[in-house]
Amino acid sequence: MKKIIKNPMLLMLGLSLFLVNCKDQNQGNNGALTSNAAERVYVAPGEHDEYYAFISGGFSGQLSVYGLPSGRLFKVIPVFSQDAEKAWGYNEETKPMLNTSHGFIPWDDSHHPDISQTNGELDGRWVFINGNNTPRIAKIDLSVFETTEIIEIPNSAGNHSSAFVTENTEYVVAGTRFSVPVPQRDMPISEYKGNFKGALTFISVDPEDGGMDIKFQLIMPGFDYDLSHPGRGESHGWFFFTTYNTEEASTLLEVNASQNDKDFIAAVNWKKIEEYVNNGGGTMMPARYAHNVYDDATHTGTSTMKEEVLVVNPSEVPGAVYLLPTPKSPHGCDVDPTGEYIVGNGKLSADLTVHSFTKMMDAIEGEKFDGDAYGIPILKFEDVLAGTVSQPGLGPLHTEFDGKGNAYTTFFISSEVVKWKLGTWEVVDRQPCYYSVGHLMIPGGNSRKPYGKYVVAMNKITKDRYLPTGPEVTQSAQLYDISGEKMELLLDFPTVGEPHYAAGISADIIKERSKKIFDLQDNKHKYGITSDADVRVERDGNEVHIYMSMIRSHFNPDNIEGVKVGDKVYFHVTNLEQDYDVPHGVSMIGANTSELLIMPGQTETFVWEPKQPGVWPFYCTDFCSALHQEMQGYVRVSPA
Ligand code: CUK
Ligand code: CUA
Repeated sequence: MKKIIKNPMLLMLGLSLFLVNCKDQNQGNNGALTSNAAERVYVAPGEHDEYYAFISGGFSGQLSVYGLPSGRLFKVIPVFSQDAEKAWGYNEETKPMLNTSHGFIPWDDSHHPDISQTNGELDGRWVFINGNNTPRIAKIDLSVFETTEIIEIPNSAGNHSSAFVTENTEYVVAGTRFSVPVPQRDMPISEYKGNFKGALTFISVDPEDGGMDIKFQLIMPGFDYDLSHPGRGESHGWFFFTTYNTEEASTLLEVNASQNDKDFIAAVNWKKIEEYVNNGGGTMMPARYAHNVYDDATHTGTSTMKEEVLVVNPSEVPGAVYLLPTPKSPHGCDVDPTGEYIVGNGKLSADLTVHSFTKMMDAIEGEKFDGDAYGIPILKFEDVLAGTVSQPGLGPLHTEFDGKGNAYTTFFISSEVVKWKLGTWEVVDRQPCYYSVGHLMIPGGNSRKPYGKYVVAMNKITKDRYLPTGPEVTQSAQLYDISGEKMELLLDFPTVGEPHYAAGISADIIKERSKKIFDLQDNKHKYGITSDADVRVERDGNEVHIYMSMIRSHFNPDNIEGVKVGDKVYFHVTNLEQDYDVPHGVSMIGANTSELLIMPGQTETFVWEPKQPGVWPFYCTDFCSALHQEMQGYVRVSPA
């Protein structure tokens, strides 16, 4: 298992052999467990978990909320997806949130959540997450656990090295995975080199209301930008990106993209570029992208199409970008809590490479460069290397930190988490994962102050760990206690969608911020009402607007006449409740793309276009009281 495998084909072979191995070894084996594991993850009925974990849903496009250490699922927050449970993407208020320059895209592939920070510590205000496929960054407001802003990223494709935030949430950063023609145009794919570019996007975040805006895009050489991480402490002001395909090959057949012995970590001094653009630097270029904002007061999303973006080339800002050679296709790019160490996990390398920020700065100062093959100064590997963790496992992917001088790295192929020491680079512990772990997450691990008590491993393959459910088994996460010398596996828990990455935070911070109701008197929805005195039906041409209220346990009005086939009927429904946790739902027979779930104090709208005369019922869809079943009504539809 510790053999150095240089050839990717051998790696794949190693992988398949390993999977066979672990299946045999571990079937029904929970020997890794300590005898009191159950007690240590048990949260008694009515008690609360110690941490929140926000785990990405991969191709479900969602973000799910779990408690740790119990692994209990509390909520699935729809982000880039339609979700009937929340009416997200089904009501008129949230449909605009899923708009893009390509139209309504109610799906995406979400990978990396990151929680907002103040002074390098998690503040629990927002969590940001990327949509990979149609490049987008979303912001979820953690006072309401709802997606409140989505910004599309132009000039980008496969928005993978995203969405990571700087120490004071100055920026949320999005890096393109694919380089593409910038600007997009019809051209031969074989002319990739020199024409395809990689856009690294810096989205500013308003410190007060969190409003996002693309500040600038750095237009980099045609590499693939895999993952990224902000500097912190000393290295605050810098951002680091792992790259592969530094050969700038258009095809990865015949393993073209893994020819180079070393790829790079790109170090970007965003403060310097910020200063440059604040002084009028950069060029506005045409670029279409949607910016969707959900307004708190009106509870309504609006989508605005933007037409240009500010771009900067590295050559315009000398001293802002450097390349740090890093062995073979580095995937994860992780900066330790002090900001000194930058860990590059080379997927096709047997060693872990750790760079030193201090050494990097010294080398830059001494102008010790190894040319500038891409028009960007390349530093010498030896000059920036802090240390190497020698052959710790196979297929290193991601590293997190416990804040006590230890790092934890996942190994996909050898399917394990390896604990090692920063500074001495010695491996001190390892634990198997079931199976083929991708990311791992220590609550607070992306900040200056990790909590350091648990690590969650997010696995790519589940196989025999749960009851079978046909050809596909649930995706899975595993919880380890890392408070002692040795990691201890405590719990397996199923996840929603593929858990690519997660962000964890102390429950106290979030509990304090979490909103209980929306004040009815503050409801500024265009079609909102504040009491039963305002309910009415208004006709405007072939549009019928029903201003309806709902409260336990009736709709008002509940008998509606005067509607005709060919009308467009708008139900504007206000939940008059002012109690915690009493939403009502409503939909209409035949209104298959419209549905509402309305929180106390909110208004939502759906549109119904009746096709047949008759008397059609509607009812409340969320069990709300003993008379929930009585919460119903009729609409009479007459011929046109
Ligand atoms: S990840 Cu997106 S391919 Cu290693 Cu962050 Cu799973
Ligand atoms: Cu209202 Cu059920």
